[in-house]
Amino acid sequence: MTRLSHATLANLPETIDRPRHDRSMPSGVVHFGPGAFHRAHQAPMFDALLADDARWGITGVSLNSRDVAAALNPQDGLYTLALLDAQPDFRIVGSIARVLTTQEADAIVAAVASPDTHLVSATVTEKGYCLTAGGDLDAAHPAILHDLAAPRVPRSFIGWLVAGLAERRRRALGGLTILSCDNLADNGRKLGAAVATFAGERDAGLRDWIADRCRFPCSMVDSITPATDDALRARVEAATGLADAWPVQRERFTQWVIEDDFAGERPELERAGAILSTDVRGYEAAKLRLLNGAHSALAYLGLVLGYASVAEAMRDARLAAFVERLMRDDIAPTVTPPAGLDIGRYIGAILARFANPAIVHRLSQIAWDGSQKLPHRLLGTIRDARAADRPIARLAVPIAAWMRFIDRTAAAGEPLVDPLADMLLARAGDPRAILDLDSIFADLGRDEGFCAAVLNAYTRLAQSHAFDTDERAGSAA
Ligand code: CS2
Repeated sequence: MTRLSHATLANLPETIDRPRHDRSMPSGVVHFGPGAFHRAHQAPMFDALLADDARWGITGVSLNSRDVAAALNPQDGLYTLALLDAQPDFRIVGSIARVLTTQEADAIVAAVASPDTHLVSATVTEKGYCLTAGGDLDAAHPAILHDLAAPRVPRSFIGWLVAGLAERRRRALGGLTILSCDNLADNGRKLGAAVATFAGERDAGLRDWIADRCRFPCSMVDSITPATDDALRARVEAATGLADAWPVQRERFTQWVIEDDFAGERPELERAGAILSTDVRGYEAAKLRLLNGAHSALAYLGLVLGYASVAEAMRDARLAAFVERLMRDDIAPTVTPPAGLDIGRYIGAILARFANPAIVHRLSQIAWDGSQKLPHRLLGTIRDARAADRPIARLAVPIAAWMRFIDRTAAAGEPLVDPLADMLLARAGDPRAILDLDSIFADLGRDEGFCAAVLNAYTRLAQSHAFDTDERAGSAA
C-alpha cells in the first residue's frame, strides 16, 4: 500500500482532513519527546495554528530511540490522528517538520539555538526530569553526572536543553519559553529550578542568563492516548487508503491549560482550544490527583484482578465504586479547584471517560513507571490527608496494589517497566522494604501510620481482593 507522505496527500479521500499550510514552515517549536502523547495532543494544536501563522512548525527531538524518526521522517513528518468515539474520525497532522535523534547532536543544539525557535516544549515523562523525591535536580543521577562531565554530548533532557541554551547565549540570541507538558505537579517550576541548578554547576553566568531571559510556565495536559497497535494501523489504512508507520489515537476530549508566562513571541494556542491561565496549579492538582491518581489505582487493582483495559475494569461495579469513592471522599478534599471548575462534575466526567467503550486503554500501559508516577499522583494527596488528620485507609489501597503487581510480575518472571525495576523486583514480597525506598516514599516511609495502612491493605488484597468501600475501609487508619 502507498505510504503517507507529502507527495501522496492528494490520494486521500476528500473526507479526510489534512494540512493545508505551506509545509516548508520554520520550526518555532523544538519539542523533546515526540511520542504518541505529544503527537495526539499538542502537535494537532500547532497544526491548527499553522493554517494562518507559519511560525509554529515543530522540530521533534527523540532522546531515547530512533523509532519515531524512522517512522515519521520518510513521511515528511506527517501522521494520522484517530479521534476515538462511537464514530471515529481520522485526520492528517502536519505540524512536525522533522524528528532528530541524538545521532545528530549538532542539529539538536542548533535547533534550540535557532533564531526561528521561540518555544522548547517537553513530554519526556516523569523520569526524564532526573529529580529527587523532593522535586530537586538529582545531582547523583548517572545521566546528570555524565552531562556535567561532558556537557557537549549530553544524555539527559536537562543536559541537552542547557547545551542548546548555552549556544543561544553564545550567539547573542534572545531567551526562550520552556514548557513542560508532563504529569508532574508544578512541572514548570520544577524544570526551571532543575535547569538553574544544572546550569549553575556549569557556569554561573549561564545560570543568570537563563534566569533573566527564559520562562518556565507550568502547564496541565489532558487527553487519554492509548498506545498505537496493529488494530489502529489497519483502521487507518482502511479509512485513508495510505499506510502510516506510526499513527496515533486519543479520545475526543482534550485539554491544555498553560500558565501565561512567556519569554518573547507566544503562539496563540487559545485559538486552537488551549486555556491560558494564571491558576494552572489548581487545574494541575485536580487533574493529576483525580484523573491520574484514579488511573493508577485502576491499573494496579485491575491488573491484580485480571482485567486488561480501563473500560473493562470500570465494568466491575466494585472497582468502579471504589475508584469513585477514592476520588470523591479521599482525593477531592485535598484539591482546591480553580475558579469555575465544579469538582463533582469534573469527577463525573472522568468516570465517564474511563468507561468509554470506544477506547481500549491498556492497564499495563498506565502501570509503567509506578515508582515515578505514584509520588506525583497519590503520595502528595496522602501527605495532605495525614497533615489534616483525615483517614488514609482507602488511599493506601492503590499503593498496596502496586506492590502486589510487583510481586506478580516477579513471580511470572516478566519484565517490570520502571527505571527502578531491579531494586523493586529484588524487594518483591517484602512491602516494608519497598516502603523504605527513600527515592519514592521519602518522609512517608518513616510515617508509621502510613506504613501500617499500606501493610494492612497489602494483606487484605491477598485475602479477598479487599478494596471494599465500606466505612471500615475509609476509617481504619
Ligand atoms: C495515564 C496518563 O499512562 C498513564 O499513566 O494515567 O497517560 C493519562 O491517560 C493522561 O495523563 C490523560 O491525560
